[in-house]
Amino acid sequence: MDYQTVAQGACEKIEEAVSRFLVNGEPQECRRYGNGHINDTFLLCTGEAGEERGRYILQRMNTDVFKDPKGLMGNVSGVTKYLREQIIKSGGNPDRETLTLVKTEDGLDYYVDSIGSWWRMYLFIADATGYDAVEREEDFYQSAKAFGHFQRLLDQYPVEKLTETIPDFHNTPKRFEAFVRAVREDAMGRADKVRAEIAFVMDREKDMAVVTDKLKRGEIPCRVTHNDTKLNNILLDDRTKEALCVIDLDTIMPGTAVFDFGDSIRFGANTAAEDETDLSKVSLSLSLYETYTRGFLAGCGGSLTAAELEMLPWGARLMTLECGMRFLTDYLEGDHYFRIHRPDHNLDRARTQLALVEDMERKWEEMKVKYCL
Ligand code: ADP
Ligand code: GN1
Ligand code: MG
Repeated sequence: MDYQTVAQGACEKIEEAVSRFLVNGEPQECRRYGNGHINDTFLLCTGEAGEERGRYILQRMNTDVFKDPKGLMGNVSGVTKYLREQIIKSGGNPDRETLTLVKTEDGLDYYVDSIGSWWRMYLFIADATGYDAVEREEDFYQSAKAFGHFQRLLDQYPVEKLTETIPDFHNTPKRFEAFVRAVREDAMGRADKVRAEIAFVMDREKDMAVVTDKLKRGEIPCRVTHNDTKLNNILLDDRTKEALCVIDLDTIMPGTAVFDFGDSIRFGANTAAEDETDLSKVSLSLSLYETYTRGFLAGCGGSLTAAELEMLPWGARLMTLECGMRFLTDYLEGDHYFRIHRPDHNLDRARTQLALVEDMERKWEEMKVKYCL
């Protein structure tokens, strides 16, 4: 079998891992796949050429980020089973419309290899695409509808069954505290290079708790949310062009729909890529913002409260600020959290997010009044 491009140390036990999952046919080829920042993702193909080939997604889970991988897999298994039942009830195709875990020979949903790395496998969802940028406005609408619908589907899911896979994941004030600590410690001696970016974040301290305070006071409801709703975490059907499957379920936790909305805007309504180095290309597309809002509200089917609707623009602004702060924190701490592909990659990412916040502030009245209230 050809383990192309997987010789990197971190994945040295990939062959051992592959052999433990119950796949159809002989493994033939395994290569890196997708553009996620967290897990190591591979596409595994089985079966001889000419035979019906099997395709699977194999992931080495990032246990630096997810400290309780067993709890996490309990979430993924519980949520996918639940979604599967709902999809079957509504006459859909559960193998394409939600993730399907492949069992190991021990009947488990994960395999821990001989050096302690955690692996899992999903059926590969074929003839579908996860986009890294909006190519057609209609695609963005479809993704919005699906993310909205997703959280409605999970409306009745028993919250007590969920492990908090990353405590305080979208606790923006806590993210700010971590950022301030990283600046103070300046472990890599990089702070001097980014004084302007640091000042930009510090100047916005008063904004950090706008949404979390409402959540704490019960003014907006705590729901089962996805928490990582960027465009490449949803697959669109290549044939029908409709959103097919919400993926990357690692961060399903109690949270707020306001942030699920906001994180999609942060990524998809930016006119530039998340790691664009020419900041003049970064801006909020009000047209994409409006399109997403329409889709999300349609998908939520009237389930959002007036207080949540009112907070949607803040969701976009704070998810962008929080993400910028997280990239900058990681840059200051030596790039240990997000996977980088070049030096200063996290700094480039942080800069686009902060530039986007600035543009949102410029367009604030339009974001607030025109589309959401
Ligand atoms: P990360 O947490 O690192 O972002 P993801 O779970 O989002 O990892 O997976 C990375 C990429 O792999 C996705 O953006 C998507 O392109 C692809 N992918 C993941 N699961 C599947 C699947 N079951 N079928 C097809 N593609 C998938
Ligand atoms: C990470 O896993 P991925 O690439 O879909 C991160 C998100 C960030 C995003 C920025 C578990 O998402 O929180 O918003 O990068 N996921 C985790 O692109 O931290
Ligand atoms: Mg992802």
